[in-house]
Amino acid sequence: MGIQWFPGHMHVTKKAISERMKEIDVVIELLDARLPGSSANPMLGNMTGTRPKLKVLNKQDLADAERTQAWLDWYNGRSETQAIGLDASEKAPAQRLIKACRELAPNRSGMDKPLRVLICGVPNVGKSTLMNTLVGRKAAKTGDEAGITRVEQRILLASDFYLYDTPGMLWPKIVVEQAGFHLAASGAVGRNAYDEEETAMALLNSIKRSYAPLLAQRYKIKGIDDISLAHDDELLTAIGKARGAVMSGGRVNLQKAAEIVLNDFRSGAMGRMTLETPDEFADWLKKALAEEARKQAEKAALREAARGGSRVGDQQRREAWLQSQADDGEDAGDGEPDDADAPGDGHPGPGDAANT
Ligand SMILES: Nc1nc2c(ncn2[C@@H]2O[C@H](COP(=O)(O)OP(=O)(O)OP(=O)(O)O)[C@@H](O)[C@H]2O)c(=O)[nH]1
Ligand SMILES: [Mg+2]
Repeated sequence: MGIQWFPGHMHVTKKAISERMKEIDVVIELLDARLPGSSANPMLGNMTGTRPKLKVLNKQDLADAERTQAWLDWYNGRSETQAIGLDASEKAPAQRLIKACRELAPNRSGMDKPLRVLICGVPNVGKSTLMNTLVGRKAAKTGDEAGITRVEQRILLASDFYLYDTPGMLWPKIVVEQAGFHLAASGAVGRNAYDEEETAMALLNSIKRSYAPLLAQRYKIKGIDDISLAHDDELLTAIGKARGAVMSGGRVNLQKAAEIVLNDFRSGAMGRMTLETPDEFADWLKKALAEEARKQAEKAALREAARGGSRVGDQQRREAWLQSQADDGEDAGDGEPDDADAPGDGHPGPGDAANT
């Protein structure tokens, strides 16, 4: 099972956002422009209902401009979503957001009908930075790690414009394995919820397919002819060697190499890159959901068999069913299997009309 992180405080955030939603006019979901599919919250469609939504591809200064455009085209090609790209620290583009929000809820203006806008998104995507840029002062705490904002904060942008900053939130079950790794690589997942070596290798796997020259340039990798075809562990080892992450006896310190790779990706030191295209992500999602459906069908069949069914092999089936229950417990982890299991619920994927 891939990376999962839905600690208690996110459960609280989910409840708080759902409660606040009743008085919200426009919802801004901040996505990480380097992983626009992986950072889109599939629960949000249900939580926001029919409210106008704006997807903001943030940190576009770190992303591949061509791919950012592909994602914006993809989102804007859907009637129910508007999307714009942004660097949260730049004042002028951030002001475009205010205009877009006003256009999305033209009936809200004046002090008796203020426009109420909620900013949400995965941890560390830049929500509080955007809020600060919009109000022109450091109203909210920011920082380069997941979980800086702990409680909702309301800020008055104008006498008739309220902004709500919310704590970062993921979802109970990340079905697309690559999405878990991409989120962890971006800094959206708590340090204890993922393995750095495994995540760095998964990140290199995504990077090498499209940006092998950037890897070669950054790390001056030696001994690998074609980086795009190299095994992930071979690549991490070569990077560790190139960076002097070597232990006594000459063995490469893979943990140190992984930290270097993750830090470089987070700071943009490898160059501008986007880990997924709309088509790629749709393909991963389709496969992941098919696998989920297969597992559910298998569990249902086992449950049916355990309830009675044929007497032949009953004991065996019961054992298998008990095992599947144990797996289930591991899977759910958060006590919220319903959200977790909702297929394609709000995730980007061509043809998925429920997407937000
Ligand atoms: N390069 C770049 N960095 C950004 C951008 N927006 C935010 N950051 C950085 O990303 C990190 C996280 O920013 P925050 O504003 O604290 O993110 P958040 O979404 O509020 O995070 P949580 O409160 O933990 O959910 C900080 O180090 C910011 O400086 C951006 O557009 N480009
Ligand atoms: Mg914050």
